[in-house]
Amino acid sequence: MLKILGKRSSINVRKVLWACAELGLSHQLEEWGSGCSDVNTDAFKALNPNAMMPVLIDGDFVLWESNAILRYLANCHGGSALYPLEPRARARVDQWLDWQASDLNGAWRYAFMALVRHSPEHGDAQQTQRSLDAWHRFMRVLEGRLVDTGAYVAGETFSLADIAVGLSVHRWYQTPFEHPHLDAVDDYYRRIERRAGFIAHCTGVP
Ligand SMILES: N[C@@H](CCC(=O)N[C@@H](CS)C(=O)NCC(=O)O)C(=O)O
Repeated sequence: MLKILGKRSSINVRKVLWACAELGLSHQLEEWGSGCSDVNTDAFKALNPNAMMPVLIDGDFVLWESNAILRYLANCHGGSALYPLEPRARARVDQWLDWQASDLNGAWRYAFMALVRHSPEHGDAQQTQRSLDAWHRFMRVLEGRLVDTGAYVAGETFSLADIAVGLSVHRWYQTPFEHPHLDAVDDYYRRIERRAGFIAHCTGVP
């Protein structure tokens, strides 16, 4: 049985739980992170030296980095609908997965920590505004893409990229600030939040 180490409220753990639901994979979640078992221990760092979750354990194989875990699960469990085999279609999914992990996530992190988590280390109003400005800029890129596809980020069908980007979009709507109108993103979010895996694992505590 697959074992996932991490906390249910973590966006990166949610990706993996949602992917398991899309692929019909049973798994066991072991709770790690603040308020649960401490990731800053030698035992956890032997699994992931970054002291971060999620970690996937599949028999004697240990893997960290959420988007790598998504790809692994799809590759191992017949997930070609989520992660196509055809090189260009696959590259398009990879493009949006990498964009989410680097540009999009990097933009919203400070604002989310300040406005939702109320983190004392994220109390600088100017940095919050800079983070919001960058977040808006990338969300407009997403809006343009969704206008083009009329459906999902990599094209007409739901893919791994929608798990990662969809969770970032969820954060966008959960963070309290004046949201600019992005009609295609609104429609996308309505499509995403109807999925059983999202409902099961991605709602509740932001
Ligand atoms: N790039 C990593 C980032 C992982 C990450 O930032 N994990 C956070 C939770 S979302 C974490 O483990 N934080 C430490 C903690 O909460 O104790 C991934 O995508 O897996």
